Amino acid sequence: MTMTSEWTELAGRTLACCADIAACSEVPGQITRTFLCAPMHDAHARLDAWAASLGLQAREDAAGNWRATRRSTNPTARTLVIGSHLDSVPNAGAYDGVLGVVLGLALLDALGDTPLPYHVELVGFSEEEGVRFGVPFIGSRALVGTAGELLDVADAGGRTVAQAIADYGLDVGRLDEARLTGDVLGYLEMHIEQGPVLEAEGRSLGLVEAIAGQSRLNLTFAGKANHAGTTPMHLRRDALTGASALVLAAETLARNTPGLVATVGSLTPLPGASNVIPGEVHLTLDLRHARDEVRLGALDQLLTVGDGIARERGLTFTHELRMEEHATPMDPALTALLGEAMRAEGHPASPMVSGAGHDAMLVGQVWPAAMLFLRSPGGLSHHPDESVLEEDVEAALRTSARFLRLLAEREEAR
Ligand code: HGY
Ligand code: MN
Ligand code: MN
Repeated sequence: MTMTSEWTELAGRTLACCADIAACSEVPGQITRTFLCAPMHDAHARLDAWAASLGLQAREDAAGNWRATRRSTNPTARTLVIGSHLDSVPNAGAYDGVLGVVLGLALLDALGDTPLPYHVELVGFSEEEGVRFGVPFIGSRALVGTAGELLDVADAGGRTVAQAIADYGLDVGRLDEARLTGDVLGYLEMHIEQGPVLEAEGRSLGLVEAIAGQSRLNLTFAGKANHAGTTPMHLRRDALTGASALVLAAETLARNTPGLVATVGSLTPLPGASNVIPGEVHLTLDLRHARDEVRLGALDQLLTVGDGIARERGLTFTHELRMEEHATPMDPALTALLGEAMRAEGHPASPMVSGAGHDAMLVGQVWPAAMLFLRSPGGLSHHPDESVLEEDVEAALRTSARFLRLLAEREEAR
């Protein structure tokens, strides 16, 4: 049985390991770690060290996922997967994704030699954010065996996913071996909430009942570049003012639709000179809602608005769907067990919806999935000031350890 001080010590080690991994970045002075970038090797090395001290054999699969397996004494046992992602958005915080992987290691550390009637597969997914290739979940797709269809997707520099895998030193021919086979009993992902709810309610932990669906698109408005000084306003076909009308229309629609969020995270006017009317604008649109019909209705509405703006302003408007994930409910039975563990540890287990996407929405389409949220101070994430409280890390460790025990009792009773 882990004593109180050991939980505190493990929580401290968890945060220290996250800080070590935060230093593994493509950009000095900030945290940026995209799919299969060189610093990902260093991040894996930090995890290898802790895993080795637990007698776990860590490895990288052909999709660059970090993997470590704790085998049950029962060779025919099922497998519990515990994981999250190790890639980041640009100029990120230190905990989005990483915390869930390190918590898995700390949990196995707390377990010591305690036998479990199930194997535990720890996974640090290589790509969840979709930053480099515009398509997220490459790592978790490899785990469930659907990454093959992404191999020809190219990044801004024209390198494909397959080439990125080879550049990193992996054998894309072994991608199929990344697929987790055998009898998987479920997936647990621990993750910072990345929003304001738990902090507002003064709670350490949250129980996720569903993950909002999301649509991510690339949009383009095209007009005519021309001289900023000689072109009268009524003769312009300004792609940027057209795009701006759609950006504000998206914000207005989301503000007037309960539960809908709409974000234009990137907007690039071309040619991008102060004395040239933008002839072309590329922008992204990210739409999310807990109910698919609301999200899809909003998307149709905004694409219609975009067509109308183009007609009125003499522009063309095109769009490309880069990614669509439907709203994903967490597994009721596994989530109920996690809620029981939360309550046993003194935490309310009222369910909440995740506005952020997670690997659990991909893995949860194949195996039963459950998610535990940790409070996000300031509700801040995808930002260098993202943080987590040590007391909440300790609460997550105690709760997930109890969850593992409850799961063991359930497995033994099968
Ligand atoms: O964008 C998201 O929802 C997640 O952080 N990948
Ligand atoms: Mn994220
Ligand atoms: Mn994340």
